[in-house]
Amino acid sequence: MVENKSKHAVVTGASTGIGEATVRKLRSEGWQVVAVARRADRLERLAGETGAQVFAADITKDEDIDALAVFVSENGGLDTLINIAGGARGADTVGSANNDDWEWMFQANVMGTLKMTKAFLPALRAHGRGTVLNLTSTAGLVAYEGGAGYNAAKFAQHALTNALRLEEVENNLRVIEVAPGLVHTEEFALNRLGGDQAAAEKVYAGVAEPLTADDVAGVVSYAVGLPHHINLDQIVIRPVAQAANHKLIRK
Ligand code: 8X3
Repeated sequence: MVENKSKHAVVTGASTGIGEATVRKLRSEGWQVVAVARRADRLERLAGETGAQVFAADITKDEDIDALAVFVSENGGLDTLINIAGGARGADTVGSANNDDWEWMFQANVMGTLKMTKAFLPALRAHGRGTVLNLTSTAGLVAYEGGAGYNAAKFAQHALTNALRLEEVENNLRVIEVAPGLVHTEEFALNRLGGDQAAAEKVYAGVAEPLTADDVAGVVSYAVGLPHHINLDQIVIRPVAQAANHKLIRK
């Protein structure tokens, strides 16, 4: 049932976690992939292992995105844009929020998705069967204490995704949102908690089976691999142990 008629994807956030796993998964399914991230050394390793094309870029910087758009158009173009770059910084309450953390989260999650989408919309429209998949979060669906900055950024990315779907339907653009809950990756909690490894491990402590990056990558690749007339508008994916953000079972 799953078919890969569309086969040229650009994937951001590709140096680690869900982005990296998505590149591996798509490559294993025969997609041509341009993997994008800031860290060139990690991208080169990924290129060697998967055969993906790679492009080192900061998706919050206009000049980097301009150069990426030229690279993509000269290397086969794209029909599928997968915005995975983003993340959380800090777990402060609103009252003690760190402005720099908030600024970073808005840049990485919201402005990065916006700029990438704007840059590639002309090519996606011209293709005629384009897809944009945005990786948001369950943090973009329900707010929680200590999450406000990340919640606000992910709510905004969620809103952008919904508006885009409405605006681009006349161009036959498919717009998919994948919103994961607790995913145990190498860097997400570590980045959020300022590099404190012990605190990061506590996020997943006692949870029987948190999601893995591969779990989410499998769902992403399924969604973009479906025939183009099927749009999974919004996919919420959580580990069974997390019935809701506030209800996480730890043993
Ligand atoms: C991460 C999910 O549960 O930390 O996107 O908000 S959570």
